[in-house]
Amino acid sequence: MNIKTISSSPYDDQKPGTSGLRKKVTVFQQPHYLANFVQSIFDSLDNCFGQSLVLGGDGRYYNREAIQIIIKIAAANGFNELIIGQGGLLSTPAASHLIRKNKAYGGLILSASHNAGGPTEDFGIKYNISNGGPASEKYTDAFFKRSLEINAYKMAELDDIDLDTQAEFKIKGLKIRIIDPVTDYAELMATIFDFDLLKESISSQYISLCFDAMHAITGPYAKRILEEMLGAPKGTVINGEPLEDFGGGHPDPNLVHAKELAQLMFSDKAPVFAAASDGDGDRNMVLGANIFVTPSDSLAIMAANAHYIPAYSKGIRGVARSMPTSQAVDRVAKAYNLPCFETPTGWKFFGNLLDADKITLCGEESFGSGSNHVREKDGLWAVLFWLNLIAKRRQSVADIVHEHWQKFGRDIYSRHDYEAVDSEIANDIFNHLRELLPTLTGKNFDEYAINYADEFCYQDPIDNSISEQQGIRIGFKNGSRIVFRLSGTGTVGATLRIYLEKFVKEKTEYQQEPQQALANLIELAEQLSEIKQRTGRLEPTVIT
Ligand code: VG1
Ligand code: CO
Repeated sequence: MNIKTISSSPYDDQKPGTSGLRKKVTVFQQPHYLANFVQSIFDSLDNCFGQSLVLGGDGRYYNREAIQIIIKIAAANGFNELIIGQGGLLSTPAASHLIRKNKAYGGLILSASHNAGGPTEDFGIKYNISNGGPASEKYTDAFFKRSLEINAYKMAELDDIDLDTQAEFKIKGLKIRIIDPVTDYAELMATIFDFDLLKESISSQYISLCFDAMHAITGPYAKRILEEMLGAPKGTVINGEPLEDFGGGHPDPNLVHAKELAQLMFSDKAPVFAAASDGDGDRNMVLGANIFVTPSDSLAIMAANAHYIPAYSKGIRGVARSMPTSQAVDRVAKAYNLPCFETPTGWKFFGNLLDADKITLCGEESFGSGSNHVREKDGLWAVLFWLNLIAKRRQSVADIVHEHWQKFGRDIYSRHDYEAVDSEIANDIFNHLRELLPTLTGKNFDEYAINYADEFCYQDPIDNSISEQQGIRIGFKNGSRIVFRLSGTGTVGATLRIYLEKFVKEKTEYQQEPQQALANLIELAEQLSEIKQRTGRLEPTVIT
C-alpha cells in the first residue's frame, strides 16, 4: 500500500468537549482539519498496527466525506480491519456494541448528536475505546495535546470505497467489512427484552405506539425492531428517513423540538406510548397518553422495575447518575439498598463503573439512559425497556409514574438553557458564583435553607482520576437543588445550563406544573447568578 505523508499545521481549537470534538461543518472543512485530528488520535493510541476499527456516523452532512478520509488515514496508520456501517451509518449505541462484539481496538463515531446538521450546521467526531465507551479525559487530553503540535498526517493512496453495498473485501492487506448497521444491535436487544411478550402486546393492540426518529439515525433501527420484528403497524415510526440536515430540525428529543409528538400525546388521539430519539440514537424521550416522563424519573423508574426485564431479572448491581440529574434514582437505590454513584456530566464517566460491575443502570437528565449491555447511552433500549414494562405490568405510563411517586415522592425537575451567550459573560457569571459559594451555606431564602454550596469535583472510584470544575451545586435542607453548568457540546459561544429540582412527598403536590412548582427556585437561581442583568436575556432559550 502506498502511503503519503502530508504536511499540515496545527489548529488550536481541537479540544474535545463532553462528547467528542464538535464544530461547525465549515470548520471541519478547513484544509487538513479533520485529518489532523484523526492523526492526533492515532498518534496518541498505543499501537494501531494490525488492529480493527469500527467506523460510522449519524448520517449528517459531511458524514460520507469524513468516512472516506478516515479510511485512508486508518489504513496508513496500520489498522488492518475496518468495520463500517452501510451508507456510513451507525447509531452511537450500535457502534459501541460492534466494538465490543468484534473485540475491536476502538471506533470513530461521527456525530454532533442533538446539534442541527447541514452545510452551515454542526459536525462532530468521537473516539471510543475497546470497551465500547467514549474515551476518558486521559485520552481526550492526549488527543488535544497532540493536535497542538502535529505537523503531518499519513494517508494511504486508495480509491474511495463504495459504502452503500454490504460486502467484505481486502485491498492490499486491509480488510474492509461494510455491514448492515442494524442487525447486530437488533439481535442484542432481543437478548435483553421479552420480544415474545412485546409481539403479543403490540399485535393485540394492548400497546399502541408512535416513534419519532426525527429524520436521524434511529429511523432504520426503529423500523426494523418495532415494525418488522415486533409487528407494530407500518407508519408507527415517523420521520424515519435519515436526512443530512434532519429535515431542518434539531434532532433533540424534548418537548420543544419534538413538539408534534408531544401535541399528539396530550390529545384524545394519543396512543398508549410514544418516544423520540436524537441525532445519533443514544437519547430518548418517553411519553404516555397525557404524560411526559422526565428523564430523571425514567431512570429511577427503570431502577425500581428492573426485575421485570429478563436481562435484569436477577437484580442489578448498582446505579449511577450524572450530577445534575435529579435525585429520584438515589431514593430507589436507598430503598433497595443499592450502591448509587454521582458522576460528572457525560457518558465517559460511567465506563469504569460499568466495567468494574459496580453498576448495571445509569442515566442523565438530558434524556440519556443505558445499562451494561453497551458502554453508551441507548435511546431504543430505553424505549424497549418501557414497552416491556408496560406489557409486563399491564399498566399505563401514567399509572406506573404515579405509583412510583406515591412510593418514593417526586423530584419536580426542569432545566433552563441560555444558548449562545458571549463566552466572556458566561465565564464572569461562573466566577461570580464561585466567589459567592463560601458565603452561601446556612443562608435562608424563604422555605429554602442552603445546606451546602460547592463546585463539583469527581474522583473516579476505580482509577482515582480527578475531574474538577464539573458544575456548581447549591443544595437545600429540604432536598431541593440548583445546579449551574456550562455545556461542553455547543459550537457557538457558551451555553449556560441551570438545573432545578424540588422534592415533594405529599400526594396533593405531585400534580403541580413544574415551572410553577419551581418558580421560587428559578427566581433564586437567577438572583444568585445575575444571569438576566449580565446577559441581557429576558428568558432562557430552551426550557425542558
Ligand atoms: C450534553 C448533555 C449531557 C450529554 C452530552 C452528550 O452535554 O447535557 O448529559 O452526555 O450532551 O450527549 P453538555 O455538556 O452540552 O451539557 V449526546 O446525545 O450529545 O452524545
Ligand atoms: Co446523542
